[in-house]
Amino acid sequence: MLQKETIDNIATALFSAEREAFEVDKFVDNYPQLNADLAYRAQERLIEMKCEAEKTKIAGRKLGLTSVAKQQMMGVHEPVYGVLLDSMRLTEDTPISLAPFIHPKIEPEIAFVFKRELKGSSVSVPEVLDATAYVMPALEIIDSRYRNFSFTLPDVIADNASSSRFILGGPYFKPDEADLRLMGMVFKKNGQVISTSTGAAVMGHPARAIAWMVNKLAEAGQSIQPGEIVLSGALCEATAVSAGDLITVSMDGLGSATAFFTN
Ligand code: OOG
Ligand code: MG
Repeated sequence: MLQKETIDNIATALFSAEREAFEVDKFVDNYPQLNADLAYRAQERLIEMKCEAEKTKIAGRKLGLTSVAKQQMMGVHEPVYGVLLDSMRLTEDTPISLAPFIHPKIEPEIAFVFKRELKGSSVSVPEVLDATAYVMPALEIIDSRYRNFSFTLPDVIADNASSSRFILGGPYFKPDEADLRLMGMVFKKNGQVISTSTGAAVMGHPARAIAWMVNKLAEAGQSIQPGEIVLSGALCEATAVSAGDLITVSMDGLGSATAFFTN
């Protein structure tokens, strides 16, 4: 099959699965030619379709599978990245209805907001921090469009790295006001601790995950834009959510983020 047709078919199937909240089977079995490069093109197509349908625009980027905990949980041993849209952003003070989701999970992340463009093929951790305006705790709702969250690397790339919604917590700190590497994190559901971790769980330092992505983006002539938000990837396993769940993440010296779910 022609490459363009493959890309369109995959993007259209994922777009409909999200809109109508149903699961699809992973694509690699039917499209053996699907590799990471083609999958990023399908992701771009999917984002174009979503921007048009939701009348929204790009808010930033997200990384996924940047911690050993997440890689082992999902059986995919390389990081991936996707796009965040304005339509995916939720706030802490509004209960989140579970109605639009397929099988949502939530996970704690460190978010970065950029004050200038970050571009290049050999960007380092200090350069990432230098271009960062603020860092803050965040929660990401992931909702893979694949049956039982079962996917390979190209599948999850095409599916915009399972992204669904995100919530920024606070307060906002400058990147040199917290130790993003040694910073401890406590993740709770309904008052019970379900995981603990540290910033270093994300590739040794969350800014390293962002450097990795920027260096990859450069291959496609892309970059992080001023004002964009980047989620650096979950620090521990994601947890499933049900109506009535109150989820919080607290980060040492960095504040917290909260989400409450309803039917
Ligand atoms: C893939 C997305 C992973 C993260 O932070 O590791 C991700 C998945 O687990 O479905 O967003
Ligand atoms: Mg994530």
